[in-house]
Amino acid sequence: MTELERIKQQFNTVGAVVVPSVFHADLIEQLLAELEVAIDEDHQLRPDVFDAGMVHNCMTRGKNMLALLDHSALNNYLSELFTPHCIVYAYQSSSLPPKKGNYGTRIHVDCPRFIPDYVSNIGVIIPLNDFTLENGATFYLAGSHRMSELPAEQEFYARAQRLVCSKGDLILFNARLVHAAGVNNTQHTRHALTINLCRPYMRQRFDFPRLMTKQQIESLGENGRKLIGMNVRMPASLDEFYLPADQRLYKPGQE
Ligand SMILES: O=C(O)CCC(=O)C(=O)O
Repeated sequence: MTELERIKQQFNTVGAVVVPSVFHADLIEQLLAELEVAIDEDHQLRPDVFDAGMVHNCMTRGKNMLALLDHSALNNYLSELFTPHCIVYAYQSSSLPPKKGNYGTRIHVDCPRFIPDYVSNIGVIIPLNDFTLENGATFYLAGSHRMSELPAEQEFYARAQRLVCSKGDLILFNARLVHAAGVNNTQHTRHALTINLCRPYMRQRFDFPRLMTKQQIESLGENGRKLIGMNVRMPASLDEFYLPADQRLYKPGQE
């Protein structure tokens, strides 16, 4: 069995897999620095929102967080485990401050629909610090992506495992996997980027092609543009509807 086959098998059976050492240490440092600036800015602007501390639309908050959408290994795993046509549903962060949990510290799934034997969304977590038992490594229930309902809290914590891993690793999970961020019992904030991807025919949480600047979009390569939804835009006029095939806003052949 190849390493990729093993990863696929674990993704399908367990519902989550950690791929070690996908991101270079320098990149992780830069992502962390950008995220910390974004958290401080948001804290000034919107200190009282229900998910305070979570940065939304990270691709608009730093050039490395933007360029991450073109990362080749990330894109390859998304193609292999999900679909080459997937798009970003949401790109945000998950930080656990010292002695605290966060909005993700509740037992939850990242996709409300249960469709047996069908993956509609995939979750990505990019740890920017090591995930340890002490700093709140994510709890997950192996195989729970096959469950239509959330388990009771007691059952979840009795059987849950932890996503203990290192910064630079890549966590991929079926978005129906039941999971919960832990509580950080250390003195240092634990940061991560989280990306939820959906099928190309589904709606994104934000209208990224409209929300992003022209400059941000033009800095992206083919993969990044596809991920933000540039290949699934709706025509807003008959002129756009009748554009030649190579200029169409909603590219054909995407399942
Ligand atoms: O930060 C974590 O450990 C988990 C994040 C989470 O629950 C989520 O992204 O849905």
